[in-house]
Formats: sequence, structure tokens, C-alpha cells
Amino acid sequence: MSNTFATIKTENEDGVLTITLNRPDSYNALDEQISVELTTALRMAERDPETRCIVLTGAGKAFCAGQDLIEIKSHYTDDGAKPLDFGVLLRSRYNPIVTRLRSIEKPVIAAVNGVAAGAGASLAFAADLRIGCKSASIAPAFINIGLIPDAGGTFNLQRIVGYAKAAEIWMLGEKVDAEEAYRVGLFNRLVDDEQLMPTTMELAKRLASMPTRGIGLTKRGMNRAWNSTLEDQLEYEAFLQQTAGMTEDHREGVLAFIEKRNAEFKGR
Ligand code: T3D
Repeated sequence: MSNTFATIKTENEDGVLTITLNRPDSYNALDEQISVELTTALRMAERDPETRCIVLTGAGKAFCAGQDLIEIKSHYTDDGAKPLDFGVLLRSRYNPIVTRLRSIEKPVIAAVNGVAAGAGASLAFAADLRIGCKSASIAPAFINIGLIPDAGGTFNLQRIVGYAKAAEIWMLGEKVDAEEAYRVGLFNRLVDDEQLMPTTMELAKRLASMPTRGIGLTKRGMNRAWNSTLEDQLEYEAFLQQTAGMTEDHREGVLAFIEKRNAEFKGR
């Protein structure tokens, strides 16, 4: 993927696409440009067969501070400025990003390098896996400015940590530190700051060398399971397995086992 973006950086290495939110002075807050560029990068990653795992992280001290509040400050003056239509903003900017993160049939890892606030936290919760470092934290933020947890916040967090913990986090709006995030299962792994990217890349490269179609179909099945009956899900698994069973990687995996050698998966 060519790197022609202004507010994000992209880097390809061994099948891993790393997308770095790159507005460090504003803690990688989400303005219109970064939202468009992130959407574009994810769309390109979805189509690129060379990309077999995606890492999302932030430049500088923060992962992402959510909506850029400076961008929208003109709506908060006393002179009768038109109130912001959040519905329009969410539908046009945030919802396409979150939908893509959840539907892209490749593993997505959030490397949480610092504070993830508001919609920035929601982005991290939309990833499949989260690796946090000791100085990372989650700042629920929304309720502190009278808003609800958007960008999939009401949906994804309770699926990760359960309703009661999610309700506590979103309703109280108190910062969750890295140890607590790891303890409640919000971070899959917790590492020292300097180990964040090496650990993340090791895991990402491992995932990128695995049967990508199988992982993608696993994600599709798990996404669907939230709204299925057991019977529907069993039928859907049969359909997904029919597809997985026809992949080159499935054949390679079985042959490698029989021939007592390491499998070489191609992601097909
Ligand atoms: O349409 C819609 O708007 C609806 C969608 C809403 C989605 C949302 O995300 S709502 C939530 C928006 N985000 C927030 O409310 C978070 C606001 N930020 C903070 O609470 C704190 O900054 C943090 C907890 C993230 C970090 O605190 P701290 O003490 O470590 O850093 P800081 O000094 O507050 O911030 C550092 C810099 O980043 C600072 O810039 P400066 O003064 O050094 O030039 C600060 O202004 C900037 N920054 C932080 N958050 C934002 C931001 N700039 C713009 N927008 C931000 N959200």
C-alpha cells in the first residue's frame, strides 16, 4: 500500500499492515481528514491480498483521544451557533470505520500505546485483539461530556468484558488503567512500553502467516453468533466450513500434517 496519507502512516512488513494514527499534538484526535484516511486505508487493506493482518496504533503519547473537540468548537459558542448534528457525523465518519474493522476478514490488533479516549477507545474495542502497554489507559470520556458511547461503544465493550463491567466503565466515566484493563480481559496482553511494538509485531506476523481465509471465516462466524440461535449458527458453521474446506491453506495444512513438515500457508 502506498503511503500517501497526511494524518496516518502505513507500513507493510511480512504481510502485516501497520496503520499509525499520526496527529500526536492532538493525541491523534479524530477530525474529518484522519477519519477519511483511516477509512481509505482499511478499504485498501481489505482488498489487498498481501495484507494478512492489520495493526492499529497511535503516534506519540496517545492511542487516540476520540473526536477532535477543537474541530467542532465553533458549535459551542454563546452566539447561537448551530448545534452539531452528531447523527450526521457518526453516520458519515465513524460508522464506516467501525463496520469495516468488524467485517474485514483479516485479524485486527490494536496496539494501545497510550490513552484511548471516547471514540478512540471504541476503535480499540472494535479490534479483534488488544495489546496494551503499562502507560496505556482507557478514558471513557463520553459521559463526562454528556454523550453516549458511540462508534460501537455500546456494542463491543460489553461483548468483551460483560455487561456489568461495561456499564461501570461507560456510566462512571473513570479512567481504566492498563493493569485493570488487562485484569478484566480488555487487553489480551500487557507489556512494558518498549515491548509494545515488538510484541505486537511478533503476534501480527504469526497471524499473517496463518490461514487467512480460515481466520476471516472464523471472525465472520463469531460476529454472526451474537444474533443467532444455536440451530442457525450450526447451519452457518456448516456453510463457513464448506468454504474453508475448499481453501488451498486447508489442503496444505492437512498435507503438511501427513508429511510431517511445517505447513506453508499462503492465505488462500
Ligand atoms: O460527533 C461527535 O463529536 C460525536 C462523537 C463523539 C465521539 C467522541 O470521541 S466524544 C469524546 C471526545 N474526547 C474527549 O472528550 C477526550 C478529551 N481529552 C481528554 O479527556 C484528555 O485530553 C485525555 C484523557 C485524552 C488525555 O489527558 P492528558 O492530561 O494526558 O492530556 P491533555 O493535556 O489533556 O491533552 C494533551 C493534548 O492533546 C492537549 O493539547 P495541548 O494543550 O498540549 O496543545 C489537548 O488539547 C489535546 N487533546 C486531547 N484530547 C483532544 C485533544 N485535542 C482535540 N481533541 C481532543 N479530543
